[in-house]
Amino acid sequence: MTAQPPASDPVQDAPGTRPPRRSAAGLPAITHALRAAHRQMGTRRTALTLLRVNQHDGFDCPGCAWPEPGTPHTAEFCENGAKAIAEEATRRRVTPEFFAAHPVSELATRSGYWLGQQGRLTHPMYLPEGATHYQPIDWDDAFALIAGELHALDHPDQAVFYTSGRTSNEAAYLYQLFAREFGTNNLPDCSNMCHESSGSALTETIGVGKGSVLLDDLYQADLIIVAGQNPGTNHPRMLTALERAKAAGATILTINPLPEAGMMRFRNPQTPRGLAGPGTQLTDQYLQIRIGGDQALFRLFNKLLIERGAYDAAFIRDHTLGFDDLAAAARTADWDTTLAATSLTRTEIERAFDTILGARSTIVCWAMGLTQHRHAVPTIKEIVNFLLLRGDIGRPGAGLCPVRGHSNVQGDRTMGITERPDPAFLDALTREFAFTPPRHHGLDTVSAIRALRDGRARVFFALGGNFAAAAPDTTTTEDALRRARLTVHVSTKLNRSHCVTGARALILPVLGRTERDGDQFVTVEDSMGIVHASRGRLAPASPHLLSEPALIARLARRVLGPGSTTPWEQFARDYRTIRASIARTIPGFHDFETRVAQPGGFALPHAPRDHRRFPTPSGKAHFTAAPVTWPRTPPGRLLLQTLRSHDQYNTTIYGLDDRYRGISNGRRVILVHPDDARALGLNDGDYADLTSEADDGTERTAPGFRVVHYPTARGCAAAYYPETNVLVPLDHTADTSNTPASKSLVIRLTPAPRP
Ligand SMILES: Nc1nc2c(c(=O)[nH]1)N[C@H]1C(S)=C(S)[C@@H](COP(=O)(O)OP(=O)(O)OC[C@H]3O[C@@H](n4cnc5c(=O)[nH]c(N)nc54)[C@H](O)[C@@H]3O)O[C@H]1N2
Ligand SMILES: Nc1nc2c(c(=O)[nH]1)N[C@H]1C(S)=C(S)[C@@H](COP(=O)(O)OP(=O)(O)OC[C@H]3O[C@@H](n4cnc5c(=O)[nH]c(N)nc54)[C@H](O)[C@@H]3O)O[C@H]1N2
Ligand SMILES: [Mo]
Repeated sequence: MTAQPPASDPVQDAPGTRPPRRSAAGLPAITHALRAAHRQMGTRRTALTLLRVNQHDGFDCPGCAWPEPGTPHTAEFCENGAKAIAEEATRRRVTPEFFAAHPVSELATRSGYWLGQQGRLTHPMYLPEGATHYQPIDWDDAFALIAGELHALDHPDQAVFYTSGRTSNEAAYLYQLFAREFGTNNLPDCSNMCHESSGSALTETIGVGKGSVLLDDLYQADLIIVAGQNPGTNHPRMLTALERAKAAGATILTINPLPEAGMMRFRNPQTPRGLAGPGTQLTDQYLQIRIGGDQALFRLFNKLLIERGAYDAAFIRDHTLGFDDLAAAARTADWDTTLAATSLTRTEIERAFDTILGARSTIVCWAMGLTQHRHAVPTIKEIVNFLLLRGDIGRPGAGLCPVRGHSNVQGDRTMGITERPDPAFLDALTREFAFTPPRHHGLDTVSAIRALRDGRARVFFALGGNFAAAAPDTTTTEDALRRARLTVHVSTKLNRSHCVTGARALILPVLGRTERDGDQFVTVEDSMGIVHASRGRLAPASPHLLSEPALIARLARRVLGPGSTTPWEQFARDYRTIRASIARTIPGFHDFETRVAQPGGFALPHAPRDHRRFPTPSGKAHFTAAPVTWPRTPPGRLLLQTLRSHDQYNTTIYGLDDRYRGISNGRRVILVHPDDARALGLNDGDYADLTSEADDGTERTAPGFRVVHYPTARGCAAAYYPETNVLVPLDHTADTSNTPASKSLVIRLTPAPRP
């Protein structure tokens, strides 16, 4: 019934190309979704699973964090959601026999794609020091082993507890509680590599590190600006919302170095017009910006708004500080600088500005195209300036819309997964539980890698994710992990991080979102702050799996011993007791159990959105006036962004095609403007090695990429992550947020033979 995973590896990477698509979704998306689902799950399971996704009594899609509409469609999923589900609900299994047949040294030579295709992990596995193969281990022995290593540390800060954003609220809450009761705030997470820049910029300026719009606001907006985001691939259900917004009269402005098909034309597979007809043209004006030019562009918009007097003086007077500083800085913004930073024309910018002037309410949406740059935080602050000028925060149809990645990454932060906890939250933990949490800040992702590299951290524990592949500077990161005494991965699927081990290593397999967890359910928070329940229905992939909350509770009891008065056993037995503690310690969760039982869940409070109240120290929203910068490239170099193909979920590779961009059967491609490529002497189909040039003079090379002539902005290039993470220097991070600046790398291309 189920096709076998690919036997050969490295899978033949022989990229083919054809012109990029001009529209997204439509019938091909359904066909691809069902084909992927069928390959992994078979017919009956496909039907049962896909109909339960994002329904009120079903499970939350493990794909992206885009919110569910109030009344979900019967099939409220998208092609890439279906692939994410198929990847988890697959019938393939990675058993102890598999590990007996494949030494770790061999697994370490396999591609991430091959590893993921092997199926679901079924047993806890242990790699003893010096051993060649993982072997099965009992849960109790695994917990005893972790406890032994943790107790052997000189200080709790020598342990690192990483989290990836698929973890439920309940598991995340227990995990941070465990780490803090153990004695450390070393809680780095995928957010450090993702929307940290948004959180930093928003917390400082509006007092809340989250977006300020709800789904209904999109339908009421006059203007929606989508900058640095590719929703057709990464948030496909957002296209449905944009289509509806357009039908209600919204104009859409897209800012992106790449003309992404999904933003151009959307063929909604749930309407006849989308299935068979032409679909809807989404973007009204497309600004093909040079990578990293967004801060300069928005600064110019702000200058023009101020010059025209097109700002909301009453809002600015009553709710903000710092307008004069911004006005002074904006005065110095000039056209030449902006045109150089953006490579746009004056006519294009003027046309966009006319649209902006005419709009009564504006929403700005963004994702990794803005957050992963050196100057990401000032760029996002400039967008805050832009919306504050027009009073576009805290009223219908207007606001800030950072579109989150992992389905519960926002919830994990709300639950206290952060290396820099709010003192008020620690006070609440102290009142609820009988221990004193550490107050000093812990390690984020980049500083955790440094600590492991330098021997200051000795135990690495990951609740989900694929740290070795997702983190920057692959060689440095992998060497750092290998220096650990113990690496532990709580996972559903095999990945690279299981092959890059400390002296000893554990793989702890858990239930996924789609699976039944007794009669318990968990909760998640979407990108717009809506909290709702998620309940899996499928039989677990193996009888040996634990749920994440149960795993953490049992581990915590074993490590913390009988001296801990936290009710770990009760937490594991009944998640309602976890939610009761959450309700008492985290604002906005009162009557959690009752409110989450309502269909669709409930919205967390957001003072700027709900009351135009700004919980900054001054009680006002802050204009900021950072100097305008943008990434420069020496002659003969390109600015590389590392991004996602249509066939992947972060480090999970579903297949080797990137349909909308016209790439098939391969991932080692570099997209370059034809004129730039020719100037470098590279024809379409030639091969090149990519070498990044860091500020400190160090170089890193990724060999053997097929050059694809592609209509990206001049001077820019694009290639897929994680293959290109080896090029991202560990120290090349955004100011303030410390997020790896993986969207702006200076690279050179060296012609190479076809591999
Ligand atoms: N199917 C699928 N869904 C996903 C994911 C996945 O891998 N697969 N990942 C999830 C996660 S964790 C996240 S964070 C999100 C990521 O969602 P996205 O941010 O959409 O993901 P990227 O592929 O990194 O795309 C970045 C986009 O920004 C543009 N860009 C790059 N640099 C710049 C710039 O300087 N300025 C502007 N204006 N644009 C720029 C790129 O051309 C590209 O369109 O998606 C989530 N959803
Ligand atoms: N160069 C470059 N690097 C990047 C980015 C980029 O754009 N460019 N993007 C960054 C971003 S935005 C992010 S969010 C990070 C992603 O970093 P991570 O979140 O660490 O990586 P993922 O690939 O999402 O993790 C996939 C693994 O999660 C495990 N998993 C899946 N579901 C579950 C579950 O329910 N429970 C548990 N316990 N495990 C599960 C599976 O074993 C799977 O192999 O990567 C970052 N790295
Ligand atoms: Mo992300």
